Amino acid sequence: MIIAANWKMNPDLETAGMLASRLAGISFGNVKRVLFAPHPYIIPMSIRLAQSDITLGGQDCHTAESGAHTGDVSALMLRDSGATMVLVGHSERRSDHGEDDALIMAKANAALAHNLDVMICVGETRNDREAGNAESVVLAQLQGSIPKAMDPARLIVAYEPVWAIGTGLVPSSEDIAAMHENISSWLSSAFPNRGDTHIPVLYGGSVKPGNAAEILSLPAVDGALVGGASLDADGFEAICAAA
Ligand code: G2H
Repeated sequence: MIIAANWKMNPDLETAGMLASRLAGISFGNVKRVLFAPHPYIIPMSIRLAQSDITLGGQDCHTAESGAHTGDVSALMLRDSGATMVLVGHSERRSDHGEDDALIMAKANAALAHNLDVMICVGETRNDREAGNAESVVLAQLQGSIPKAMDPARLIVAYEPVWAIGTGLVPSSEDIAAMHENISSWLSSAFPNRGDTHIPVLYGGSVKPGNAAEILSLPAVDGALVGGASLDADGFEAICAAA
């Protein structure tokens, strides 16, 4: 199981330090924990988490290694700062910054070039689901954003229905399980030579202590990407304990 915290643009530095210290002070056996911290906090969090088993990641990266890209952060910079993973394709990047699948694939390739593992987010909008297009939209996002030649051992997929993000709404267990089965099956076809490598598929969107156990028990759900609830140390620990 993988439980990933996505702090988004949220905690101040003092709160971030407190949360990271809580995370580092406890272990959850077979639960792999990941923290996607805001870019300015990668270095201080890498210091806080140095003695822990927590993987540190950035929330985005640029496609270029360096250059005239004011305000952007390269995969190399993330790696140099202590991150070993990056989140790409989150729906807030897709909507706030107009990111499309081709750009997300380019970001993934940039990350891989600097030995970062990559978590790629996909998910349908409410309109997509109501129109019966959720599966086709998600499979098209997978097709368009995952580099075909990548090492599957470096890949994690996060299924996050856009309409469930930060809303308190969650798909039915049947719908989550069905989508995860579809994603897993697509990944099996896309990486036929992956051998024993299992590509984890996480669920994200309003995961809370109260629904984590049920979601994490579903077939083909390998963990959770947690936003709002990761900003509360007790809540995040409860989700890890449920895994
Ligand atoms: C989805 C999720 C974390 P939340 O964005 O990526 O956020 O748990 O707040 O819905």
